[in-house]
Amino acid sequence: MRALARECGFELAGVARAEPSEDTARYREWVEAGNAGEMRYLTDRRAAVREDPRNLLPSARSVICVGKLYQTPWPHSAQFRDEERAWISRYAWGDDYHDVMRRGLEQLAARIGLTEYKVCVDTAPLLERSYARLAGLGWIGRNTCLINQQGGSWFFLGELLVPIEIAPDAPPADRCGTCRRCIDACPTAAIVPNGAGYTLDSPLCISYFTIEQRGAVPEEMRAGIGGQVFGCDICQDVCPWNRRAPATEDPAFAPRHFAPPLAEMAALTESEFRAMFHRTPITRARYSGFLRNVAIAMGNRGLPQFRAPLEKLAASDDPLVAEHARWALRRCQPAT
Ligand code: B12
Ligand code: SF4
Ligand code: SF4
Repeated sequence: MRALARECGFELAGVARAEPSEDTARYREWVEAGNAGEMRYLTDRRAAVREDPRNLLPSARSVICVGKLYQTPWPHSAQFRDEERAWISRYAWGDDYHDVMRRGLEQLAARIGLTEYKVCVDTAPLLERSYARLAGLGWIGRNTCLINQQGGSWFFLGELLVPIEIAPDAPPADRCGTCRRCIDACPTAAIVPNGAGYTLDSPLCISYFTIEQRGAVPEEMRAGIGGQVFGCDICQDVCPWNRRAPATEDPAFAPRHFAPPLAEMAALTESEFRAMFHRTPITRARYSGFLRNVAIAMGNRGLPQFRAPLEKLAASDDPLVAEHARWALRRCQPAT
């Protein structure tokens, strides 16, 4: 099965039992503590569906978990210094991973000869990292990402729920040790203590602000966002397990627009935005949210050449964009 998964483009594969994960209680506590913020898909009736994979496929006996590497040999945000350019999180540089993963999983199902199965990639109410850990793909790091000892954490996860019994794999040991680099590097202190371990307080995470949050970004959080306009890679960039992470050979994840200039992003019309980021994860932020993020990044850079594009955004009909642009203008040096 692992060999077949590799032929279908997945570097990691393993099996967990299709039964409730012991992490369900952890999930409930996380939601009750308000860590899901406004992500209603985590707190509504789908929260209970997450408790058992058989809620998604009643006949499921096993969860085949796969991981696909998206690391590319391009700079990391921690090394990137061009103040005029926007940082887009590396997971969003190429084709939308939902499509790529789904295609590979459908292919895997066909190769195994399955007629009854369910494909899950990100959007299904399933605790993907929990099952990936149980299937031996890696441990859950303090940054809350699934980390593989040889491959690091630049992996997308996906699952095939199947009605056949397959001997499950065993979860690997936690190898974070005494390290706390991700906790110290997070600009918004979003990795917070949780009992003896750590968890993510989403309403403090840059990835949440720039992708999931629909309205205004709280003013006190804007400075920490730096030049990031979609997602955040910092807690993975600093992780020692990613130092020797291999790069994918799949051209799907090569950057379409590596670190595009902020001023050009601020000038995009809605149709240009759609065309530029068609079938990439970036469309999730929507045009309005993306311009809001670009305005925050320009304000954080404070360069005088951003005044003119920000003045245009400040005159936008969209009150969200206009307010963030006015905030950014107050932080920009005067034009010379
Ligand atoms: C909501 C969500 C977010 C939210 C909240 C993130 C979070 N940490 O919960 C936001 C928008 C912030 C986000 C950001 C990102 N996300 Co996201 N996200 C999801 C989503 C849809 C649900 C996650 C969830 O249920 N969160 C609730 C918490 C409680 O669950 P959890 O963190 O997974 O923790 C569970 C287990 O890991 C376990 N657990 C946690 N800690 C520990 C510790 C120990 C010791 C043990 C035993 C177990 C354990 O128990 C928890 C409860 O079951 C998943 C897809 C999915 N369906 O699972 C993708 C997913 C987690 N995201 C992913 C990615 C790539 C990202 C980003 C890297 C994107 C980016 N560059 O901006 C960042 C990473 C930020 C971070 N440090 O987590 C990948 C992660 C791949 C990986 N290698 O881990 C996933 C799996 C999508 C996918 N299919 O590939 N994401
Ligand atoms: S993704 Fe960025 S903001 Fe979120 S926890 Fe990691 S370093 Fe902090
Ligand atoms: S940076 Fe250190 S503590 Fe954080 S996930 Fe990586 S190994 Fe674990």
